This record gives sequence, C-alpha cells and structure tokens, in this order.
Amino acid sequence: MKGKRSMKLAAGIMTALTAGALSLCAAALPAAPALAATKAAAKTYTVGFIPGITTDAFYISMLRGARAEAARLHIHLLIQGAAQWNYTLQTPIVNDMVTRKVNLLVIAPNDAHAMIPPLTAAVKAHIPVITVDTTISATNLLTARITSDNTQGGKSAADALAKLIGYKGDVAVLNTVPGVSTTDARQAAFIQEMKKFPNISIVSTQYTNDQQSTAAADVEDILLSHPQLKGVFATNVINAAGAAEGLKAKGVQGKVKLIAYDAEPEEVVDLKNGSIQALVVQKPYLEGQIAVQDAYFYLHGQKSRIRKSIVLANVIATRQNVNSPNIRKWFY
Ligand code: T6T
Repeated sequence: MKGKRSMKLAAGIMTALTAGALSLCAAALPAAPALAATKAAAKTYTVGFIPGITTDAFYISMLRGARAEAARLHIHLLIQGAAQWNYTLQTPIVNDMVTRKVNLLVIAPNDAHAMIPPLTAAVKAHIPVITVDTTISATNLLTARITSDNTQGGKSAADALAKLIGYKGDVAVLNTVPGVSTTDARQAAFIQEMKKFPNISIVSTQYTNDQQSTAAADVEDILLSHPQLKGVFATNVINAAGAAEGLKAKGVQGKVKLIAYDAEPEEVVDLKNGSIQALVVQKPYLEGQIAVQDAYFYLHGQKSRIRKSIVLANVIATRQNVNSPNIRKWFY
C-alpha cells in the first residue's frame, strides 16, 4: 500500500509541478542568426557581458552559452563580474565598460532600482543594454530582456510543497537579498499561491545575503523556533545548498521537504539522495545564447529580429525524472 501511495504522491507532485511548467511558454525563438553575408561581417564588435556574480553555477552555465554563440558569430565578449552579489560592486564594472566604449552591454543587474543610474549612463553613451536573468524596473531603457518565468516557478514550487506536506503545516522561504527581480518574483508568487492553502503557515521568510553559510544557519534557527517545520522553499542555488546543509546538520533531510530553484551539480546530487524533493530548473546556457544573438541582431542592423522580451519556460526535476534526457540536458 505504501509503495502505491508514494507513487501516487510522486505522480501528484509531478502533476502540480508539470502543470506549472507546461503553462510556461517561451516565445517561439527564430532560428539563430547565420553569419552576416554582408561586408559588415568583417567588423568584430565588442559586447560587454556582466553576470550577476562570477562564482555561481547558474552564471557559469550562462557564460558558456554566451561564449559559444559569440565564437560562432565572431563577436568579442568582454566578461567582467563581481564574486559577490552587491550592486556597489557591479556599478563600477558597468562604468568601466562604458569607459572602454563596448558596442553593447549584456548584464544581470544586481538590483532592479540601484542599477538604473549606471545603466542610464551607458544608454546615454549610446551603448544599448540587454538584461539577462534579472532586470531593472526602468525597462524603457532596455533593448531586450531575457529571463525565465520566475512567477510560474514560484507558484509551481508552492503547489508542489503544499502537496508534499499534505496541505498543512509550517513552511519557510530562504531568499537572496531584497531588490533582485528574479528571486523577489519567485518569493512573491510562492507566498501568493500558498494563500490557497489555509492550513499552511509561512512562518519565516529570511534573506541570506546570498551566502550558503547564512542559509544553513537560518534553517537551523528556524527549526529551533519551529520544530514542527514541514517544508522549505529555497529561491536560488546558493539558498538550496544552504538549506540542504542546514537540514542535514539537524538530521531532518528528507523529513522536512525542500523545493529549490536551479540545478547545479550539488543540487542534483541532493535530489537523487532525497535531501531535495524537486528543482525548478532554468535554462541559463540558452539565456546566454539568446542574449548574444540579440546583440548580434542589433549590431548588424537587424533590429527587427531582436526578441524584446523572452520568458523561458522552467523545467521541473524530481527524483522520478532526474535521469530523463529531456530533464538532464538542462542541468547546469
Ligand atoms: O537563480 C539564479 C538566478 O536566476 C537568480 O537571479 C540569482 O540566483 C541564481 O543566480 C542562482 O544563484
């Protein structure tokens, strides 16, 4: 009976999650640009590329995609980023790109508001800006925006966690820092969706400054103040690692259910060993490719081919589908 019940539960989780995933639809992406046949192809443009941080598997995957596309399209990528998520560190990097007069700037802004002034200065210096992953609230400044569907991802995570804990009990959210457009959207959607389940209480929403050690310590603290905790939602790769570490430290991994964003190798290991129950998996490699393609279209006078706003569907990984090629291909 137990086997059947757990299979039913797993199927239910998949339904809850997949429904969310299936409703995500990326605009049909036009074919990647062929090399320009005109003499303009001879010019090699320089595109500045500033990831959210440099030490994160999500952005390392994104940069792999960007580099591959830049090589194919003969674009020179100038990659610079900070090792910590902090707009005071990212701002001078933008300013340096402007000083170097890059032809176009691709960036994952660290703060939706604080990064408006340096990006405004770039645009005023006639450097078009494309945001990738995160964005800024002043979208009028942007040539294009590429991201995953963060709202649907947060909603899917809430539906899955609710199902996993039997629609009742205490849950917590671990987030990065306020002002990050992506993780703020995930948390907001998660909280909104949880309102559908009156017997579930969100007893804590902690910001961890995108530090794994802080996330781990926060989980332990939450367990001390809420020993009946039944589930955690980690809004990104760093918080996923921290939450898994904290749950393991208290010996409750697998008992306290963990739904996490992203799919770095450590998260996939934890999905397979049952420390994490589901991953909302993005497509950073593809985001990097699309950003470079749109840069190419802009710089080669093909502005009509630029995808102004791309929202890529997430995929949902669980223990049941973790070895499926259609899921594995998106792991970071
Ligand atoms: O989840 C990704 C990214 O989408 C988010 O904007 C920031 O955190 C990550 O980089 C993972 O650490």
